[in-house]
Amino acid sequence: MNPFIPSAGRFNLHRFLLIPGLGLLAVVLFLSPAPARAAITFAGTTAVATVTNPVAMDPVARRAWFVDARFGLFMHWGLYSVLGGAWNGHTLPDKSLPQGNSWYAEWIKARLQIPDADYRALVKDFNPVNFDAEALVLEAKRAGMKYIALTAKHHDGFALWDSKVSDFSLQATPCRRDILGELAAACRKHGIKLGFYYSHWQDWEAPGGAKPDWQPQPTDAEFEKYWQGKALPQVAELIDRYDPDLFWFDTWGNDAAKKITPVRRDELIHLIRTKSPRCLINGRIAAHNPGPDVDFLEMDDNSYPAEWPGKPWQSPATMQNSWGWHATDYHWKPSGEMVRLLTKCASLGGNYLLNLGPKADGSLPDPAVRRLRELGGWMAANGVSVQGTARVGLTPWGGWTRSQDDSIRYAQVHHWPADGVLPLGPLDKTPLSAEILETRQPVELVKAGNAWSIRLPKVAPDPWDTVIRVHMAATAP
Ligand code: JFZ
Repeated sequence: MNPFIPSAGRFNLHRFLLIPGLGLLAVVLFLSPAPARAAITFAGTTAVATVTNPVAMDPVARRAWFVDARFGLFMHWGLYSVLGGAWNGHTLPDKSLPQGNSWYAEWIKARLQIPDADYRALVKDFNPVNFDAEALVLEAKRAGMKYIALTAKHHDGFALWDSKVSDFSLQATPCRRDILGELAAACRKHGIKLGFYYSHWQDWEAPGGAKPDWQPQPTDAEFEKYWQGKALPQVAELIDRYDPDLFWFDTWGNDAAKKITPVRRDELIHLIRTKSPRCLINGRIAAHNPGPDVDFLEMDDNSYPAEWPGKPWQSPATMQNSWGWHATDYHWKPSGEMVRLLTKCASLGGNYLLNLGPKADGSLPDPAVRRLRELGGWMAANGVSVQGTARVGLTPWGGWTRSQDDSIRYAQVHHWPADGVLPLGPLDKTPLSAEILETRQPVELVKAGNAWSIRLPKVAPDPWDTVIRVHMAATAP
């Protein structure tokens, strides 16, 4: 739930638990025609790549990397980053303004009612001279992240590349570099998947784009003009130029249903599937009605399901309150809290997409870098209990993950038992031995009746999340 957007509706998971037709769709997709060859323009050079026909890619295979990844980097970066949450004597949240009560710095234009001309003038101050794609990708990789999703265009409508269909884009700034191309090349070099956030519904610059819910909305005809003239062409540009692995679309509430109809949703999905059958699409393309063809469900901001939602899924999460850079948002989450959220997601088979808001010059806030490195330190010792694992479920003390062959289970101990005895309850297979994963310190398995427990050291070796590796017998007890 988002306390900052009054109209935001709760994401209804039950609607997606049963997805009839998905199986049939998978069969249809799998049996369809052979791969075709297509030219892909990438960072100015044209290369011939094999692009499979949209109907030829098995959705399960398409999603495999995402399901294994568990941990990704979200990035909110755009014109709003210039302001860092403050403008003209006002700082978000500002309760003196009717819509000012939000920490979300990427919403600053709408929330602080910045006139179009003033906001547009920020282009001259967007000059990412300290943006270093390779350093950024290595920072994410070191943190244990497997993919990056960057805001190619957020609600303000500003495109972070030289768009042919809008001059409200990177070419209006002093920056003469191909930022997305540099990022795509660095991701490819270091084996990190790349996704783009694209605000397909809200666009505050294009006359026909959807507006914040307290403002007048465009008519359907006006929206259609924006849809055909900006949204679809820009998504096509992003694919043609950068060949992304994932699209992160964004809708919420009931208003979006009026503009993002099933017809428009499917038109956008078809565009992507035709151009790039391996590219993933998130559920917020139409949160009110994602349909059977999205690749994974997207939880609400900083929200976590109580059980497996029935499909691949992820939770987008902030390090501060804000997504975009906010200089005076001091609500930095401790790394331990983020490790517990990550492993909570993993225990339920989902991904944790942790956000970073770079400054306008492309540099990264110190607290964010510190946290990425702390998370990376934890992942260096414990990543095997997260990535490529399967879900088992949550427990009162944390959760369980397991190896794919189920020969190993990982107890993610978030809450250390005061008496030093961790209750496991009855198990469906016999545990053979156990040790603390990071140090390999053996711990003792105890059975009383049909319930198992583990005798632990008095003090938690890892106050964030101590992982205990339990070797399981091949068969049930
Ligand atoms: C959206 C954006 O408005 C926001 O700026 C940020 O990009 C975030 C990741 O996504 O905000 C939302 C979208 C959906 C909900 C809440 C905030 N929701 O359903 O609760």
